Amino acid sequence: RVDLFSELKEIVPEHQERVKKLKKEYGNAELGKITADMGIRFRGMTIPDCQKTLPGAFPGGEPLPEAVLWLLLTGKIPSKEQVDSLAQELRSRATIPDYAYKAIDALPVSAHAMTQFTTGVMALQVQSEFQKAYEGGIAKARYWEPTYEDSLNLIARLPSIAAYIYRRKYKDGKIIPMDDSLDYGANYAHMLGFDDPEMLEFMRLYISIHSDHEGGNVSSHTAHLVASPLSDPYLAFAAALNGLAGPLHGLANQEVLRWIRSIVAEFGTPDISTEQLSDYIHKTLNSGQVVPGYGHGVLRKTDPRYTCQREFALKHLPNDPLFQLVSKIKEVVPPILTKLGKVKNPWPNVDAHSGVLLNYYGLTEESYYTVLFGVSRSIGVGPQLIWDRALGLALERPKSVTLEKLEALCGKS
Ligand code: NMX
Ligand code: MLT
Repeated sequence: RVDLFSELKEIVPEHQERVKKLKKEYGNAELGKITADMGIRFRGMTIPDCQKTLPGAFPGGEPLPEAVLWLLLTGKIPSKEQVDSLAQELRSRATIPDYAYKAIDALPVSAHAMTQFTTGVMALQVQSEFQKAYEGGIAKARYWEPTYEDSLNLIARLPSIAAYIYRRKYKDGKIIPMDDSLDYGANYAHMLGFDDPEMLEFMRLYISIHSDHEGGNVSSHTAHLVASPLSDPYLAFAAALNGLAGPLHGLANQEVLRWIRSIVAEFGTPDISTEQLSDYIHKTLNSGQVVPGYGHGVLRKTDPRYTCQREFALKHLPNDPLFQLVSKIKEVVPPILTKLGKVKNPWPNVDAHSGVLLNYYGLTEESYYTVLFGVSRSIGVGPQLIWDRALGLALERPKSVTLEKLEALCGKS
């Protein structure tokens, strides 16, 4: 089957039955403690598995974001034909209403790129199919269908909105139209103004690997939470972006490049000794700041997304001075963080590497980096929301207790 919607329509009922059975038979079961230091899996596949198995733009190329979308939504590895058809479908859904550009234009150019991005997403919400269908009385069993429409439309439209913000904030403001011969990642790079084939390939990798990291990270979980009272995918995704814009989450990629540049500024060169670097890291920590790009909420080893970006850099830009500095940082930071005695994971995360690659290919404006992360995250969030509605997941409402109650529950008298 070449068409994503038909593929999904066939597998949704089977999963609905499984969840119903699970609830009925094990509704009261306690699941115990979940630990999650196993790394990153996309539907059971590691990043190297995805690189080996998912179709690329050419044989042996990086996985296409469309292939990741297909995998996350269906759990199946798509053929090249299916991926090409999805790329075409996304291009056909990518028309931007003029008022979305105008909503962004209402903000000063100096507004942070993430503020402009969330504003653009909120303007796109005007076209929500879910909202229309709900107002029209759609039955619960069919909620996932307009959620699918909204999610695919949102994913399709984000690169144009995001590229518009880049051109407006940092360049001449002129829109570069989509190229109908290009895939999703490459087209986004093209609309930003980059056409070097290596940059297009890096963007395919970048968009693929930032798409998700379980459902528990701040942005994906925010989308799930906000969509749980049936807020549509645009509302949920705009909220997710606001979480992504925090410096301990997606904004860390901006912070990393700033920090690396501050090291270069301090010593006047990226070619510094281990002692100089060690001193600088201590200076950062002693001023009460975190070392950006290091540590993680659940990972307890080097982020595999760091590793695959490093491999990309080793292949394409081994002599870049900033890449070499990033490599040196990876040697010097972990023992220092470990010595602090409180950091659960001293290893680099995804954000420790992306900036130097983007910078190398000419995308030097680090305050834009989180927008790239956001475009990618829609590919994880969209499928999550579609399945939330297909499985009829409940409104999320964690218990809230006072400190006194918590102490009592913990047995403190
Ligand atoms: N530099 C300095 N201190 C750190 C770091 C770091 N990179 N990572 C953790 N710590 C500190 C943390 O601030 C906390 O200190 P305190 O008890 O004084 O408040 C202590 O170590 C324990 O924190 P953890 O339990 O190891 O980490 P937690 O789960 O709370 O936070 C992060 C995870 C990712 C927020 C944290 O490691 C961090 O702030 N890293 C730097 C920012 C960053 O790179 N974020 C990007 C994450 C990936 N992403 O894209 O979302
Ligand atoms: C992410 O991709 O969202 C980051 O790894 C952060 C997380 O998983 O908490």
